[in-house]
Amino acid sequence: QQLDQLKKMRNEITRFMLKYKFALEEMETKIEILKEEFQSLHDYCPIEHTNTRLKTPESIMKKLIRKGGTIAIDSIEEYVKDIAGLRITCSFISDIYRVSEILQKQSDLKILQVKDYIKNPKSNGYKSLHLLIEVPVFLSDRVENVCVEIQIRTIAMDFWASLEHKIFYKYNRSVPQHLLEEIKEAADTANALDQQMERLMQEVQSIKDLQHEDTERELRS
Ligand code: 0O2
Repeated sequence: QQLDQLKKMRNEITRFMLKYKFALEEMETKIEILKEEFQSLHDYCPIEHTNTRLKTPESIMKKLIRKGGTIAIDSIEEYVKDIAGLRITCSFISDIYRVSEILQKQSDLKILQVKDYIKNPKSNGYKSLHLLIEVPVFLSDRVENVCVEIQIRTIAMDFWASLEHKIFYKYNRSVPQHLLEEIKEAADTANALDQQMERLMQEVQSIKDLQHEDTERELRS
């Protein structure tokens, strides 16, 4: 009987993790479609690259305990919303909102929450747009609505966040004040770079638009 119980539990855990894997695969396909369509039709792609990750059981448990949940599958679903994570790295800040809008309009996705850490950065300087969405996953005997956390950021935001994550994020002792100030300074530098590239891109775009208008006028006359 104990063996049966163990088998049942193993199947439950396998099914539980599989649905997150499938949800990520669906989201990756959606992003691939967008990338190819953008590249073919607009000759421009706002997405630089993507990464996916499934939280490890250890990391799920740590977050569950930190959030005060009980050790049960229902409790995991309630407290840990980022078991499946998709990170989309965009070229420019405006691209982040463009990609987010496109995803928010897809009728099979349900938007549960939007956290804009670009307009409201964390005190350490962390910037990203987070979308918590629900993706329907069609299994053999049912449909599961699976939660996926999407983080959308620029290359500069990603550069800062990846290195900050390595240096500090899970550092469980208090970080000296001067280091906190320096990491915030680095975030400001990354932000200045993003603003500068955005401005350059927009300036070049308006020159291109003017040239395009001139050519059209010449063709008409
Ligand atoms: P990991 O290792 O990336 O998976 P929480 O803040 O975690 O209690 P919530 O609502 O999940 O609750 O937080 P939030 O802020 O919406 O998003 C959490 C995720 O965003 C983190 O996941 C990180 O990936 C990223 N993140 C948030 N703040 C920072 C930050 O200050 N620096 C960096 N580098 N990343 C950040 P995990 O699970 O915490 O970590």
